[in-house]
Amino acid sequence: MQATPVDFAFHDLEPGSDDFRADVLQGLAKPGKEIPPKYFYDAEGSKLFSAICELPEYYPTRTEIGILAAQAEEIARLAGPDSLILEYGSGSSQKIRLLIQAMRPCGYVPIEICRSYLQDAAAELTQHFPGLPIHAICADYTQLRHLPAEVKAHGRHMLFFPGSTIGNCTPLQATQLLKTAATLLGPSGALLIGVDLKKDPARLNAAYNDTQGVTAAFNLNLLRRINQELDGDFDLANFRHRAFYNADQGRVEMHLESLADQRVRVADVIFDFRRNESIHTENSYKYTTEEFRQMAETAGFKPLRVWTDAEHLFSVHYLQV
Ligand code: AVJ
Repeated sequence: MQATPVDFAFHDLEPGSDDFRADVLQGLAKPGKEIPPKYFYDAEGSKLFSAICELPEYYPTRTEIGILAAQAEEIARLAGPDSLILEYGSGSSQKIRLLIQAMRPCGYVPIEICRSYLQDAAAELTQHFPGLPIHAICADYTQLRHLPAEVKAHGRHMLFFPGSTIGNCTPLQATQLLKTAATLLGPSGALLIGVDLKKDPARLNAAYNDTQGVTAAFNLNLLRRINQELDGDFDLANFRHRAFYNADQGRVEMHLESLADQRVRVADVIFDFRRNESIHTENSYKYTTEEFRQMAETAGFKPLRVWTDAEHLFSVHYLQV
């Protein structure tokens, strides 16, 4: 048997473990029931999300990859030689591989809260790019304001934040997160960020209501996870996935809607649901290129470039601190 190579530095900043139980009990006790979307991503949820990314209706992933592939040389030129790539999260290795191939950075710094996802991502990239210095940082990026000294010393920093993950934040939270990113990067830093665009609501509704029901399974998996990890007794057949574009708020909302008046227990707490009452499980904000630029400027960035695809479905912004 071969030992797994661990040719990367691991900086454990010991992020406080998410309190799934407290957040669920608190969220379900609210008059408008809600659970934060970060809890979708257990092992099963992450698998389902990967399947979502392959769906014909779910355009963001393949569109962003297309934009990155088309602009990789330009991105490398803007970032300049001796760049260090930082990444919020450690998601799709396809996107980061593309950037590393084009940029030949002096190092790669994934910042990810989940230890095992971080280990796996760093190990995989080490295999693929032997000799590329990798500094894996286990931390909650919403809280991270300073890099370890040995990371900070290297190169010009370009933070990659793909996937329109920022869409899960409200505009206020997003501005806050961008400010945190600007602080982390310092005065010579840059941000390469993927942002889903406002578009025909029919296209958005289709992307979150796929015909194969993968998004529904992803949403309902949250209830299965609560049953399993928090000793809940949700009957998954008594809830349905609901997703729609809310034009007033500029966001897609996902909900789990109760199909009946019912009583559910989680841990030792009882929650009553009326028929049609829902648990709000996700917001996915959409921005025009101009809206996002303005928000980034408010957070202290100078917008340098924005690229989109021919159908104007998705945007990738390059911003400087
Ligand atoms: C990972 C938050 C960008 O909002 O499109 C996909 C998550 N939810 N389908 C998104 C998601 C339902 C995704 N983000």
